[in-house]
Amino acid sequence: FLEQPATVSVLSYPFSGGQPRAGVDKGPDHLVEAGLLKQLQSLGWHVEYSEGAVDQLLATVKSDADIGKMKQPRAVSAVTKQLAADVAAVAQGGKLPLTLGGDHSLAVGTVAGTKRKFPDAALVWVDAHADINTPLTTDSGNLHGCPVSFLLGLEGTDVAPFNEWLKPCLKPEDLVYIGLRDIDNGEKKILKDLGVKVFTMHDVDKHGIGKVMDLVLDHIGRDRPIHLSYDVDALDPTITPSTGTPVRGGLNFREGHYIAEAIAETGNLVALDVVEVNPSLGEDAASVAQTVAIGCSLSRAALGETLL
Ligand code: EXY
Ligand code: MN
Ligand code: MN
Ligand code: MN
Repeated sequence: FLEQPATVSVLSYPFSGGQPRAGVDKGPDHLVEAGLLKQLQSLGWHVEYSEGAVDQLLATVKSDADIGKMKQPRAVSAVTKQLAADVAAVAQGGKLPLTLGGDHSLAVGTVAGTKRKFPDAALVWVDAHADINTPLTTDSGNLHGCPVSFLLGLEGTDVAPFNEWLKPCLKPEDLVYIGLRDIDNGEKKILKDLGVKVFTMHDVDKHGIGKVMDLVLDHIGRDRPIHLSYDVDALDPTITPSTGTPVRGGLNFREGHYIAEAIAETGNLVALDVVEVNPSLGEDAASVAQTVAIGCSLSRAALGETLL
């Protein structure tokens, strides 16, 4: 689905407005300073880099009072609207957008952008969380817990400011989750009602990650564009400690990388998000460095790095 020579366009989006903890906006700079761009070049990719104009976009948001339960809705909408345009432009150019977050509310923009070029794209969502709360079901009001509901157009998501630019673009059968282990009750009902394919950590334990990825690809099909949205909190907090909503019992190092490798092997990856790296969290500098290094190694694995 990509033009040759294969080009990855790295989009830095230093945005934290989908959740309350400072520091996740520093994730992209840490990933780049750790050498991500050179690493991708070493894999044979032509690499472009740009920084989203997050500060300018936020300057257009004069005040951002809650709307219903939603916190910072104008900021999230303004940033994701521009990100959708950026991702769509990259995809239209035959290149692969790699969006570095920032919090996972950014996926409203990345997936909407991918879907403009590839309406048939499947979405593989790797996360401890389902991020499918709606503005009606959310307890926290944090929009990084809600992006999937907006993409699906669930009840309660046809609200300003999002409905000024965002149209539902995802069908439940387009979506597969891997790694879930902290799902709110309202989210459980949504997932069951919609019949979404979910591989929780229970399924990873039962089948092993190899079988799970076979089942993921059985479900979405092996000849379809794939958008991989990777929240580093899918991995166990012992592996990626510097993240805002850690949940014990996560993917181990190899399981996390195997997911990315198996997607890379399909040759069908058209967009990648790496989100929720928060360099301000974690016990010490080593925790931060480890989390950042894994953000880089997951990116490399998804873009074709092999062990042999
Ligand atoms: N389900 C909880 C909420 O809606 O607030 C927690 C969401 C955490 C979301 C992180 C990014 O994956
Ligand atoms: Mn997430
Ligand atoms: Mn998460
Ligand atoms: Mn919860």
